[in-house]
Formats: sequence, structure tokens, C-alpha cells
Amino acid sequence: MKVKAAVAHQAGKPLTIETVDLEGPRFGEVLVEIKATGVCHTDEFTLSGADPEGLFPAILGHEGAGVVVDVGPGVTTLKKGDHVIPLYTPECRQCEYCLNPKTNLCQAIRSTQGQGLMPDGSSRFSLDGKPVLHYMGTSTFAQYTVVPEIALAKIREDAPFDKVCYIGCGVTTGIGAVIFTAKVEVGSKAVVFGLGGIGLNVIQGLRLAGADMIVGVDLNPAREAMARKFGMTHFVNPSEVEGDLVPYLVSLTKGGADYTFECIGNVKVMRQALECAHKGWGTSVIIGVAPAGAEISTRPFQLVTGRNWRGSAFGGARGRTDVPKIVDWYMEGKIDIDSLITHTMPLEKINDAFDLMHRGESIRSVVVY
Ligand code: NAD
Ligand code: AHE
Ligand code: ZN
Repeated sequence: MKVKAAVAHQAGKPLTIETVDLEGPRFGEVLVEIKATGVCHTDEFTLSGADPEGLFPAILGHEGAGVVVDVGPGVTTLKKGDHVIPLYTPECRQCEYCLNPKTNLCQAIRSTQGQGLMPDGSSRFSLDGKPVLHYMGTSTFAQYTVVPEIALAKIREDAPFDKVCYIGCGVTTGIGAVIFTAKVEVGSKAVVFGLGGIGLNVIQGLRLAGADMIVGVDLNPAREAMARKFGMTHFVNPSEVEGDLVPYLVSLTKGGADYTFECIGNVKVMRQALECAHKGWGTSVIIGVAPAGAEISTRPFQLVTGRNWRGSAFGGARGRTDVPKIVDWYMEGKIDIDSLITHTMPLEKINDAFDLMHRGESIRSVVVY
């Protein structure tokens, strides 16, 4: 079928709107009509050329919601008309990883997904007879996409696509990092570095978890108001701190934070986040994705003296199990998504979403098909 899509032909260049060819679903695959998709900083990261796994030409996008229009042979858990959220972290429920309660990183299709291909090693998208690659197994910057059955969460039908698409990445990543990865306890003190589309969801996760002190750190002063609305108790702009940021935060938290979260992708900030975690027990969670070649460093003494450094992908969530529950939290008013969606646009204007992100003007832009 012919499908309208935003194609990334080359790193560092805007997306171009094209009519591409999409093959129907093969064994274990599902054809989904995407109704809405968020634009995440990770799409920008890959488009910029900073992603070691970035391949072109490709159809980016990994924060979508839509409706099943066809299923391939062997598909048993989904049918035409089901409402779904594509999952860049699938959940096969059979691999060594899915069977280990310590991780959400299903590896069933990770290697082909990282090569921009479906599990059988081919692409369903093409343009002028030449293959166009998938991205993160989801490619939600296309009006229709083909996704493996194990990479689709079935969600309730009354949930609005233009809001719950954000659960496909940012909401789950932020809230999940608090609830599933860090397992933050009531009364905790926390510091969140970066108050964008992820950090603000970490803040609302901390409020849900009952944290007492929620310090937000961002260079953009415009982020303070929204972060306070979501539960931030203290705001720190590093450009206004005299001297080093780490001792300032250790003093503010009276000895260090129980939990810190890096939501930027900056390795220098990752070090600060670790070092302002409390001696003896503080845990620092890396969420931000750093560019190719970047490395973290600290004095090993920081770890010897009881700080813990760990990371979180997709908030530690198991998508087919947890995403429908997070949709319920939204529909029950337990979490706010609407306030974070600052811009909506048609697919033809998708490059505006990247411009708004670069200028720090948007929290989340959502493309509505
Ligand atoms: P964003 O651009 O919306 O937010 C980043 C925020 O960091 C902005 O508010 C910016 O002002 C602030 N910032 C930048 N440099 C700073 C500095 N030195 N000190 C303090 N604040 C600074 O981005 P986002 O969509 O929230 O994504 C954040 C990061 O999380 C990205 O690296 C993205 O790729 C990553 N991410 C990871 C996962 C995962 O599963 N681990 C999922 C989604 C996104
Ligand atoms: N491809 C990059 C890493 C990108 C990355 O870390 N992706 C996160 C999700 S970001 C969503 O906005 C993730 O889930 N990673 C786990 C995985 O298996 O990709 C690189 O550095 O190679
Ligand atoms: Zn994302």
C-alpha cells in the first residue's frame, strides 16, 4: 500500500514527506494505522547523527498510538480494530530476559531491530523500489507501519490517541524510572537533572511515589513553572550557582539525595548526578542517551563509599504488561499528560517539532495524522 511518511534520508537534514510503499504484515506481524505520535529527543539524537546505531534512509518515530488494521499469519493476541501502542522495548514473555524479573530488556528481536529491519531481516518500507529502514522497531512517523506482535501493547479504546501516544516513550520512561527501576520509597529526597519531556515525568513519578523533597535542575528558567506544577519542591539553575554544583546540591539535600536522575544525555551531568547522591546508599539513575563515543567517569571512591550508579531504559517497564496500566492511570486522572503536550501539528509540519525542541520551547510536540 501507499503510505505517507516523514523520511530521514541523511543525518543532520530535515525529514521529507514522501509517499512510500509498505508491504503487508508477514508471520507474527501486525499492520497498524498510526493516529498520533510524539517527537522525542531520541528521534532528534538519531537524526543528528550522534547515534552509533543510526541508519539512513529510515522512518523514525517511536512514541505512537494507533489501530490494528490487519494481522499476519500466526498472530493470536491482536485483531483488527484493537487500539495499540507500539513498543520499542518488546515483551515476548519467553526469552531469557523476559523470564528474569530483574530486567525489562526483551532481546527476542533486538539485533534485527538495531539494524532497522523486521525480525526476518527485511524491511516492509520502500521508496522507488529501494528499501527504507525501520527505526526502533516502530517507525511511527508513517501513517501506517508494520510492527511485530510482541512489540504492541493493547490499550483501552476510550483513551485519546493524541495524548496516550506519549506513554509509548516519555511518560513510561520518566514515571517508570522512579517506580520500576529505582523503586523510590515514600519520604525520599530526589534530584532530577533536566526538566524536559522525560524529567517532568520523573518528577510526577516522584510525587506518585511520595517523595518529600524533589529538586529540579535545569539551565532553562522557563522549565521551573511546569516542574513546580508537577511536584518539584526546589528549583536550581546551575548557571546561577556560585562554585561547584555538587556541594551545593549536597548541602541543599542535607547530605545528598536518596535518588538522582539524569534526564539530559550529558556525561558531565551524569557525574554530578552520581556525586550528589547520598554517601552510603544514594542511587543515581542514568536515563539520558549520550552521543557516540561519550564516556562517563568518576572516582571509584564514589562507589566504594556506597553510591550506586545504574541506568533505565523505557523506565524498566514491560510494555505489554505495564503500558495498559499506565494508560489506566492517565484515564483515572492519576497522572497528567495533557499539560506536557505543548504543541500539536500535522505530519507535514513535523520539522517544526525539531525546531521547537532545539529552541527549548516545547515539552512534547505531537503529530496528529
Ligand atoms: P528534552 O530536550 O525535552 O529535555 C532536556 C532538558 O535538559 C531541557 O529542559 C534542557 O534545558 C535541559 N538541559 C540541557 N543541558 C543541561 C545541563 N547541562 N544542565 C541542566 N539542564 C540541562 O529531552 P527529553 O525528551 O526529556 O529527553 C532527555 C534525554 O532522555 C535524552 O537524552 C533522550 O534521548 C533520553 N531518553 C532516554 C530514554 C530511555 O529509555 N533511557 C527514553 C526517552 C528519552
Ligand atoms: N542506539 C543508541 C542508544 C539509544 C538508547 O539508549 N535507547 C534507549 C531508548 S531511548 C528512547 O527515547 C533504549 O531503550 N535502549 C535500550 C536498547 O536496547 O536500545 C546507542 O548508543 O547505540
Ligand atoms: Zn523516546
